[in-house]
Amino acid sequence: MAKKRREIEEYSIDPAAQQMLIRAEEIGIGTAFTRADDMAACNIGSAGMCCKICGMGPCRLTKEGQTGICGATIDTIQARNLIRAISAGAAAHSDHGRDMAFILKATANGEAEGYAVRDVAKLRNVAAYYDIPVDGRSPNEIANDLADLYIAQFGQQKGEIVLLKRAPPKRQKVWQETGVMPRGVDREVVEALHRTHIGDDQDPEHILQHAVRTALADGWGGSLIATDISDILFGTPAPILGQANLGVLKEDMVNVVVHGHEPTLSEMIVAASQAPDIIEYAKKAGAKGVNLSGICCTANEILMRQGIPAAGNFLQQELAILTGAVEAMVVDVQCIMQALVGLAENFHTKVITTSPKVKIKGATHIQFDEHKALTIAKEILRAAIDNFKNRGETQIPDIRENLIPGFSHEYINYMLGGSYRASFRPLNDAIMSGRIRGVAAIVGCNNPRSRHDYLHTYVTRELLKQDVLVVETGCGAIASAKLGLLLGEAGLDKVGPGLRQVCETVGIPPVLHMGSCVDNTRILTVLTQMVEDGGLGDDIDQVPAVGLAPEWMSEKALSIGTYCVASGAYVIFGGSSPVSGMPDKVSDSDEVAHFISAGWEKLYGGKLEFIPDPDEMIAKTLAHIDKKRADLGLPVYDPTRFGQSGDARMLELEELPFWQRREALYGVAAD
Ligand code: NFS
Repeated sequence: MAKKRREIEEYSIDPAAQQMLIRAEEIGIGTAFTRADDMAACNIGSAGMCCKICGMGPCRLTKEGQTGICGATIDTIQARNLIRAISAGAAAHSDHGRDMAFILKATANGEAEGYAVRDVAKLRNVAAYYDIPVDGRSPNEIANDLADLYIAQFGQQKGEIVLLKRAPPKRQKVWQETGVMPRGVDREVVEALHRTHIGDDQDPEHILQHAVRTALADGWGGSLIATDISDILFGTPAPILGQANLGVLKEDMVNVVVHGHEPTLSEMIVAASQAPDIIEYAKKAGAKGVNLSGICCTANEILMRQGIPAAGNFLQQELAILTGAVEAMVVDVQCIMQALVGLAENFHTKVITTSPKVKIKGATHIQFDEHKALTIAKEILRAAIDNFKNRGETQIPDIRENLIPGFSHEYINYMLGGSYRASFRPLNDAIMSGRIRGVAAIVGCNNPRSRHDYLHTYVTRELLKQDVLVVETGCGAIASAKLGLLLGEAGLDKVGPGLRQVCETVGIPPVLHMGSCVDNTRILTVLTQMVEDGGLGDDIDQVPAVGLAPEWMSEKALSIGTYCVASGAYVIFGGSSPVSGMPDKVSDSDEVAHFISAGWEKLYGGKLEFIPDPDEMIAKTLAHIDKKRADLGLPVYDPTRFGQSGDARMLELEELPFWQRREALYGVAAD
């Protein structure tokens, strides 16, 4: 019997996505959306109740008190499944960081064609954290030392990962006392696999302690390395005008969509697409040039640094090919659906894999090599241009939205404090006065089991109305971009009055796009600086802030959620819980679900919860923010206190001498 299919509007709230889903239906092509309808999620596996780590099973534990053949309890099995997922996520992010470190090393030694240290200031700042001498040395000399230090963090066997010292001192103490300081990235991932082999670690809390250590090796290790080096090599992001959605594809140009995660190849493709010989080659093929766009986190990387448009987020990778206008989809690592190759056979699109780690059967493989990156990027573009003549009927949705991405930690610091006195003071002051109620980081994937982009944007909009400043990364940021929430003026009529005043004064959108998923580390370093700047406690767990991943699906998201919890944050995931029993509700007997919430809160001040209902997510976010405000002794949030019109208030403020404006605005005298 055919399974029930959802209506197109139930698949996605994005009109461009809807158009392509209608096209898919007309042509008779399946997508992740229809496949999700056709195959219900396994409710035993999705709740972590299936153990398949040895050949005696798989054991499915569905009855009270049941154990696996070896005697493993449901709690042990759920903890083992969770740590394995967290480790895979940590491995993916961190291996990305490792590749970046090797490229930095090759660049420093003049062995990486086309690469250079573009942000010397960031290189010097990062080097200074580790006492690498900077004075009187060339950028390449400093970069060489930093690359060696960072490469060593992966294979380090003892001691502590050096990047941990960038966390607040009190937080480092929490990690030392709870025994979760990661020693080396690879060691923690390998140990997670060892501990979960048949017959090893069988105490759920002990297993999950190591899950925390492994996730910390990602957030304050591999991912932070990836962000640091991407900035050093390609420039620290600053606001730039960009566009998002499938309407960025162009009828009269060769469309190349770069999809995946690492900026190394995509940055080179950006450079190659602007080379005169490539433009000439495209013109000879009858196109006006090469039009680049991105999907997933590769999109975020080149969007926030180069202003290259984003064609969409995770669930739009198939939809881009469905336009019939994509000559090549160039992929590297992570979040790439195998379905792309079969789908592309219905069109002329070439799917080109480039990573030595990722091949897809049926795709064209042109392997990336940092020693001749520009040459390879041009080879890829020529293959795409050669394919232009094979294009058939196209349908590009005429839907795109402007956005301003590029809010790196460094830029926010500069933006709030000015070039003479970079600081987070105004943000802290605005939170302390209650003009901004708190901060929410809304991050993570799309999931075809929930309505594409709906949860991200619903939660974002509702929190903005409540004067919560929102920062976003990953596919969540692209969802907000498509809806126009990442624009300064455009979004402000939809936000609370206090937040609006701050955004108008500083000149920022109410939702700050902070980058790709590895750049969630920017959120960690921002929180650390908010703590350092004073007034919001002395550790991250005291800041009125919450992290949310409403549409999560990847193991990387679980690693991110866990390192944020270990850093002191309350983290809420939407969708189904991988650790609670059936039906999808936490019951008293769900030991693991309780431990990662109440248990972790006791240990780290942060907690991880899975809450499918968006209104409950919002209510819990606000309750947490208000509780943290109360714990800090801050005034109770009062939405009526700051008037309704930011513009009128700004006019009043302009009447005041400038040294009185700050006190009038933030309720805190100038220091
Ligand atoms: Ni993040 Fe980026 Fe998107 Fe999810 Fe995948 S692209 S690393 S995992 S799906 S947000």
